[in-house]
Amino acid sequence: MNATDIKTVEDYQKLVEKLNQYSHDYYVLDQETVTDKEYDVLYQQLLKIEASHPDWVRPDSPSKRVGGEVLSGFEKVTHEIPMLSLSNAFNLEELQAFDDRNQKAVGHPVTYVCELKIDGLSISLRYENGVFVQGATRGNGTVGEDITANLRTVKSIPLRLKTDFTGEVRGECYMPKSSFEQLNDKREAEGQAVFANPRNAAAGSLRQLNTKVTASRNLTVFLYQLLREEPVTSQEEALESLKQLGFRVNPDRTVTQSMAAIWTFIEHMTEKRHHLPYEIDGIVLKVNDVADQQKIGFTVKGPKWAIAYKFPADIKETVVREVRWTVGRTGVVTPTAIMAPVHLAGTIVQRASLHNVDLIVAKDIRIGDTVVVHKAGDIIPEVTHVVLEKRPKDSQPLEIPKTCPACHEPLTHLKEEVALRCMNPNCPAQLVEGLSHFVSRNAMNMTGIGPRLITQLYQAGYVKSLTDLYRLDEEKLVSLPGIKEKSAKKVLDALKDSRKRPLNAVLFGLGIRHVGAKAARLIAEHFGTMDAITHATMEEVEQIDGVGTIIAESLTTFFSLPESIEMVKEFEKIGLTLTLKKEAVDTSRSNVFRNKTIVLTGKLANYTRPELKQLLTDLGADVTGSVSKKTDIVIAGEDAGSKLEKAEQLNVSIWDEKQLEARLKDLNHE
Ligand code: 3B9
Repeated sequence: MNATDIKTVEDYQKLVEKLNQYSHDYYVLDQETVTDKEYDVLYQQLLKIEASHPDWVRPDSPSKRVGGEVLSGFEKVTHEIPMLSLSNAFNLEELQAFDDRNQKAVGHPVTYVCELKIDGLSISLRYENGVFVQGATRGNGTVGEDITANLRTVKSIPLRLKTDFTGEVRGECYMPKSSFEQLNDKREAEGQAVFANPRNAAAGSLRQLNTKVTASRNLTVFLYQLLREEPVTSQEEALESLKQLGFRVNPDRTVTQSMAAIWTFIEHMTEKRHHLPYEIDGIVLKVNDVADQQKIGFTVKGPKWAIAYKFPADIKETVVREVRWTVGRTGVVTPTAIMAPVHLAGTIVQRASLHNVDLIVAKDIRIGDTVVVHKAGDIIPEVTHVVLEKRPKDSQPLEIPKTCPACHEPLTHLKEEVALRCMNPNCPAQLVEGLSHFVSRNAMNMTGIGPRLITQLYQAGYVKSLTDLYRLDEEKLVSLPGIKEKSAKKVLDALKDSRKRPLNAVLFGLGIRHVGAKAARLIAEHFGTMDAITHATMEEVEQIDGVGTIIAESLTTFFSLPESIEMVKEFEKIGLTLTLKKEAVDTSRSNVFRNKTIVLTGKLANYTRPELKQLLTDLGADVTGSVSKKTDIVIAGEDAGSKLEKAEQLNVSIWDEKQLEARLKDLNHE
């Protein structure tokens, strides 16, 4: 169907339904029934039609999912039926006790449905005549928050059902593990704080006043509770009905009377959970039959007919085979335990950082020791403690190295630091680490150049400094084992492209102690040029919001060295970006103004019009003269006239100067 083929409102409606079907196939059923490209062609048509026929636009149009509404807060929502919580069990005995109580209450064997406990946020969705009308958080179970606008952007939540269902459904909203990792990678690159886990990321995404942010976050849902006029007779039936209605329901479950079968399911999921694309923190057992549920009843807290089995933290014993000392970019020498490989929380673990000397001494970890390992935050392997009963009789405390493992210069153990440090500025390990940092993604982003190639280049004598990288040519590269013409070209391209990297990336790439991605961004934005940064005084640097004394001292010390200045001069000759380009700021920082169409009207107390226009443009906004449907925000000062009226008519967000200033202030505190 061509855009020109769409003449009637019926054609438009068919297009909406077609797009919604594709979207449902993909986001609910996990089936791809159209290519991205085909979908996009149809979607672009839809947007065009909607622009020319605003009166046709349906509330369930996919264009309603992109966000854009900027909320000023969240309204409270009272849950007519409370959202209850689950009591916990941590072992088979507790589950057996749960079953015994249930059997006693009903007088016969009980059938259970076991479901996954998704590690997300409980949500509730209300539908009227098949239309999604309200979405809320759990809150305290009785009163939650209205997050309808945010949930509308979640693609697996149907905006309209195939039937005229009126009622409420509940479940979990979560962020898939892969989306969480991507999001954190991006945030790290932009110098923003990373989320600790997918659950926090999902929570942060749902409670966004700017719904465009929610829309960009790839959240999804699983539903497990159905509340409607005509009651269901079992949990199994509820799950089946939810699916029939078009909701996303988790496929992993088991229905049984047997505690043995339940335990087998739990053991199965304990392994499988590490391979699922989302995080689960337990298994929920629910009495299947609603009549049985009623006999068993509730406590003040929650149903007595349901319980959550919580997974134990994964821990394993293994043997320390060796402790390796490695030198980092800043000369810090770190011990790593090399252990007999063990399966732990989904991966094979055979090394764990021991962080520093003090820690080894405190834990008295020795070669041959049996140790208990776990994953901190379910991700980073850590040695918890030594199993002393299993210590070999002839074991010796670890020897702390006196010289650098890479350059053999004596090491220093500074009084105020726990770290052991190699102070040799020409230590090869430090140089290689520093070079690897410079080429890394958040710095100069040279794809195709990694630690291995850097080590080769260093050993061949081609690269000893950051600027040497730019003196590489094809001849030198292909002389290295394993490097062919094609990969050499790639490396040279990456070097060339790196000249476009913004000032903050260059500054970060220098690897100055304490100057991380975020500090680099703040400093670059404050001073604007590398020249200004090299001349900055401690006091000037410290003034920047978010930059403290330690960073300021480290930065100015670095640029007090003649070789640092020399390097910057060479960077300039090479053609690196040493002034802040507009795009550089914009790509490194998203904000509520970015990509927004804004109209200014009325008299502003604290800004001149051109001044504010420039400020907002710099933040990525499009400041236009007249209010239309495309306008996202109208900023209204005193005596605002017709533009304000128009904005009110079109339901455009209107901010007064106070609101504007609050948002600008928020940016500085991000
Ligand atoms: C009022 C899965 C989770 C879960 C229930 C879950 C969390 C909670 C629950 C939901 N994952 N299932 N199930 N998979 N994270 C079982 C607690 N049920 C209720 O909240 C609930 C609420 C009910 C019955 C159940 O009936 C009442 C009606 C009026 C007043 C009091 C109770």
